[in-house]
Amino acid sequence: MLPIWDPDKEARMFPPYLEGIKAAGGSPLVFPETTHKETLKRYIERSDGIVFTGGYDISPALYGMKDETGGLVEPFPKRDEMESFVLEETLRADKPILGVCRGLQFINAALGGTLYQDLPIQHSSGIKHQQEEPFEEPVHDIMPEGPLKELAGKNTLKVNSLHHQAVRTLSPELEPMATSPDGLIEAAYMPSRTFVWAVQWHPEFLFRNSPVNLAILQAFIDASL
Ligand SMILES: [Mn+2]
Repeated sequence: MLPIWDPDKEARMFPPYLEGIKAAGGSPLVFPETTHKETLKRYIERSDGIVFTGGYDISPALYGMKDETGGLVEPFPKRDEMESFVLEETLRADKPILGVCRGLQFINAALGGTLYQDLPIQHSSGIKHQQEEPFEEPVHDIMPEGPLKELAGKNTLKVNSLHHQAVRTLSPELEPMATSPDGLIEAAYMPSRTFVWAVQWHPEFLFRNSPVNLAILQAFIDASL
């Protein structure tokens, strides 16, 4: 698992990620915060699959844009650099990937997509994408499609939502796997790889009460075994 790494803070991991991976049958290994390629390669080799966690904003430079929000974007290019290397190596090895929140945004931006930099400014709607606690409480619907719909066996799911950025244009290497009623892509996958799934919500807060969210974590672990 890639650590949650923000400027001026030690890298850390929120316990729900660890609990979710364990509940799905996995053994979490948290990477150190580093851009040192040999270190990252050793951790990738020892991991059966990689979780790209939530956290800080993606630098608009990663997808060839500037801040369009007058300073509401708070990037941390060092984390983008670390994750770019890990993504490239993991895709090369075709190891499974699960992206969560920032993880979806990052994978999309790194593979040629673009982002809404701040939803309230650039895509305002009546839907609450930045909820307050408790994060175990779903706040909006999504409509699953493709492999997520197969897994869920339902036309709508309720999810939590803790993001002010989102996919604007989807990478040509990804396919949408869920949309929200206001038209945002809330999940995507990479058809050319064994298992690359990314979701905009947080299954790690939902898996205890939501069989579908536990099944998403289990699908990632099963693909990693
Ligand atoms: Mn949302």
